[in-house]
Amino acid sequence: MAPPVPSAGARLLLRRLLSTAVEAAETVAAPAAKTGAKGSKAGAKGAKAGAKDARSLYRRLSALGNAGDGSVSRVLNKWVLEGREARAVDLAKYVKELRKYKRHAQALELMDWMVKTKGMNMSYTNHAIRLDLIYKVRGIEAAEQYFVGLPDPAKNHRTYGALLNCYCSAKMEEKATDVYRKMDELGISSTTLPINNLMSLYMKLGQHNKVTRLFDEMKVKNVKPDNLTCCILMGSYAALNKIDAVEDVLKEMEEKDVALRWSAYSTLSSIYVNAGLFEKAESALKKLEGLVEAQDGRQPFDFLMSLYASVGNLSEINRVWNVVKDTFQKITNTSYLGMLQALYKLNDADRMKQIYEDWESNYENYDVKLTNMMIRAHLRNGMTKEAELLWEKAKEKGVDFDSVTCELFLEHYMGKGDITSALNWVEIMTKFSKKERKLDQEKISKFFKCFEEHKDVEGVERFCNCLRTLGCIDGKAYVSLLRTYLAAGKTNRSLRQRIKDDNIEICYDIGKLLKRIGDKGR
Ligand SMILES: *[C@@H]1O[C@H](CO)[C@@H](O)[C@H](O)[C@H]1NC(C)=O
Ligand SMILES: *[C@@H]1O[C@H](CO)[C@@H](O)[C@H](O)[C@H]1NC(C)=O
Ligand SMILES: *[C@@H]1O[C@H](CO)[C@@H](O)[C@H](O)[C@H]1NC(C)=O
Ligand SMILES: *[C@@H]1O[C@H](CO)[C@@H](O)[C@H](O)[C@H]1NC(C)=O
Ligand SMILES: CC(=O)N[C@H]1CO[C@H](CO)[C@@H](O)[C@@H]1O
Repeated sequence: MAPPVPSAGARLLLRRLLSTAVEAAETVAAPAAKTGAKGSKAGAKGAKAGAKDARSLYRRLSALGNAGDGSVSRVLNKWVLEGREARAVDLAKYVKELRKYKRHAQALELMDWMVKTKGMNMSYTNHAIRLDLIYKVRGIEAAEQYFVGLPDPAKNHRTYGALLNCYCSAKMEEKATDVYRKMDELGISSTTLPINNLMSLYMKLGQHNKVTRLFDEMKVKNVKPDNLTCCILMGSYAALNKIDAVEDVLKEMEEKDVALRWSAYSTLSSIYVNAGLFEKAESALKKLEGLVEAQDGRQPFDFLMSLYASVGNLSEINRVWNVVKDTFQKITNTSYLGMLQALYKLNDADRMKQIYEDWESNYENYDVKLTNMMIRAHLRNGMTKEAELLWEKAKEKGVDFDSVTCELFLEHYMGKGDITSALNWVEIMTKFSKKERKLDQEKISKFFKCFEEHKDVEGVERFCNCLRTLGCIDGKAYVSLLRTYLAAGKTNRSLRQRIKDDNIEICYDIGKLLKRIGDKGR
């Protein structure tokens, strides 16, 4: 049976879940010290003078931004030259911070510096972290080599676990299973983390039966599942269209006293949504909301809004939005966007306008995604003027638009057959980088057909200029250009030269057309 097509919400959730699996793996690989801003603040409070210096070392590292290779070593060498101390414990903390902000190359450089320049010893945990960084920065082969080169005592559950995590992230099933088997032989596989990792790999690969088999193995090994195990299992049973089994998993987890978090119920709810079981979805959402704790932040509310939109309950969306407004001092653009998307789904344009205006008077950083969402709504409702006005207003503010804006207007005008307006948007689109430009062959043909029908020589010339800028002018485009000239009964002396300048061969068709529009071929 074909798995149900996941809704946008469910896909988002799945992606988040899988990335959580990987993050969880990394968290365990990291030292047991407390994570987050709280921890470092507490550390700063109890600081001595030396530690104060150390903080300013982190500030220097932090200020590097996205600086490339060698930048971290330069900062550290300069620091040491100034006669200051670089303590291993501090450096290890900075590695952690850099990883948190996904500055993996810099984190790795810092670790390499610790080892090579300072001859610092590596704990097993640090080996696991370094392995993970090497994978992220230099790839799987480099990570494998690093593992092979480790001294035997360092090949323990942490480093094996980190290697397994690399293979799972790289979706290398065979190698992952090999490592897992090896861990089995060594008697270090009987923990939740490696099994969760392997499960999420199988889930990503769509091998849902293997996921459930691993769960059986978990029971045999007497390993306690956690909320993540629960989410992965439910996802796999849902993909197998076994809703009853999904409910059984949840019951089993509750019986085993697994501390289920809100994410388990948002997974459950999106599974019900996909299965069209809206009432059950809503009751799962009630459970979800009951489990939200302060430390969970805004994310559960974003899911609540999105899922209530999926079940079509507008009053609940508005209620949750008010909870968000009451709970958090600041509303992020992500929350605003989530609210707009939810309202878009339910086609409540008036409420969208209210929310958008609320954001407009409160934002710190302009986020074009929100304006795009509003433009999308206006265009869908045929309110072209309002949409254009929004874009004009934003342009006056000096906002950088993205290719999505262009695409929205382009699609809209082409759909209406308003080629003149569509052409304006193609011209705007040429300002974006190549990979963002969306002009497929079908659209291109439609443009040419229209110009020829309307004998629109000026339009076709403008369009060909865009194609040239976009790097997709070809013989076919010139054939269309010439056919438009022919239809209009016009000619242009520079045509033959331009075709040559564009390195396009004057093929039979082009030659014939050139002759017919009166080009003498000189
Ligand atoms: C580093 O490890 C080596 C070998 O295990 C040991 O002999 C040495 O004392 C350690 N050095 C420090 C500073 O811990
Ligand atoms: C929305 O949810 C509320 C609370 O669960 C419920 O009372 C209401 O009937 C629902 N409305 C719709 C349209 O489903
Ligand atoms: C909010 O918008 C700014 C500007 O586009 C962006 O840099 C930032 O990542 C956005 N924040 C969130 C949470 O999406
Ligand atoms: C011929 O084409 C060029 C380039 O588009 C244009 O600048 C020029 O005005 C055209 N000449 C005539 C006579 O249409
Ligand atoms: C996906 C998810 O919610 N994972 C959580 C499972 O529980 C642990 C410990 O309670 C959390 O740290 C995870 O974030």
